[in-house]
Amino acid sequence: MINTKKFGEELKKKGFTFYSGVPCSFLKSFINFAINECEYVMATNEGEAVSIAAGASIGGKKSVVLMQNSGLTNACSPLASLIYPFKIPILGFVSLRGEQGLSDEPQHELMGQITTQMLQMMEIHWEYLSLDFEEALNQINRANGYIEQNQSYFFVVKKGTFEAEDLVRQEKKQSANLILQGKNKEDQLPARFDALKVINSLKDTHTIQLATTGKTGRELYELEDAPNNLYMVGSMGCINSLGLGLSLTRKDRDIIVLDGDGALLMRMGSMATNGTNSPANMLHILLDNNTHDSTGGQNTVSHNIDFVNIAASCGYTNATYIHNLVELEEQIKAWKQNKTLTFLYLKIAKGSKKNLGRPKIKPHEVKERLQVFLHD
Ligand SMILES: Cc1ncc(C[n+]2csc(CCOP(=O)(O)OP(=O)(O)O)c2C)c(N)n1
Repeated sequence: MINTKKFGEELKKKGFTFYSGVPCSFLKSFINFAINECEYVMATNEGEAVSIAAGASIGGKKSVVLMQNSGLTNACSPLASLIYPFKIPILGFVSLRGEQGLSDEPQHELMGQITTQMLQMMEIHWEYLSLDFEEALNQINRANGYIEQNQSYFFVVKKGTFEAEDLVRQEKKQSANLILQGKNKEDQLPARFDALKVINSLKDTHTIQLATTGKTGRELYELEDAPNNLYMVGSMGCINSLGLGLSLTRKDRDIIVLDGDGALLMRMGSMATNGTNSPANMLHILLDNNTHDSTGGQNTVSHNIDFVNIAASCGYTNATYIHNLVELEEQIKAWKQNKTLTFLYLKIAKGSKKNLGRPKIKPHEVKERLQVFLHD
């Protein structure tokens, strides 16, 4: 077995201090170490954990994700279409429930057989974590080499790998909603492009704009391709978790997340994580057109959802319904004056700019450019 604390300390020496994940009993002791000794963000699902870790990585921290192999399936979208195209290095630990030859619950049987194949198929370098401490240290060095080359590296962790480590420092983060402003007049229903124009016109040298998958990113790119923009491709629903990881690691910057209703609904658990962690430098703007506009305008189910109340109950300090572009401008300016985790909701018109192009710059170039911007 590996001495969990010593192993974690070795990782810490290499700079791995930021963790996110969803628990597994095989990883219990290592997660306890991360909660006790490092920055650990408890995610609501494993894809969210990967996205949070990705945001932290962009922000300059070596980051780690922890998950059960049954949660690897939840993480496939950001593993395949976020960290791969953007070349974001993540160190992963995936438990191996359902290991062949060991008796385990029926739900782990198939996952036990396909865990390593799944990593392989997603072109993630991996190896089994050794139960021998000295060998495990060599493995950390090897993994770190890959991470420093912008490549992710995963360890598959068998039963009984980590020695017991107690949970000693678990705080219950309490975040309160202080401002809740619902709908009180007619909606102007501006075009998304016009809303983006307002948002973009207010950015300064501290602002990072993260745009959700599809036409939001494409319209922002068309408006202005700037080094402080990131256009999500694929991995729908992951942008606000990426924003959380970035906000937590770069408190010196203002992180503006531009979300879509379909995307937010896809991974709405992330709002609970955002509210709990409550980064004051994060402004989450939802542009709700009630449709999957990017894929042909099919209805989402957002017309039944009160996102402002959901944000408030998740612990966003400020959750405000915006009716028009004037209010949008006022609210962004107000947030800049008095930063708290804020959710702004704006209903927009369906449809998008005609003849909309796509970013010509590759995702990993967008990330590298953003990192240079963050460094300056
Ligand atoms: C995981 C995943 N599922 C589906 C898609 C395909 N897809 C791309 S954008 C989009 C619609 C997004 O809807 P919304 O967030 O409301 O934004 P809008 O298109 O209306 O701007 C879909 C379904 C994807 N990229 N990723």
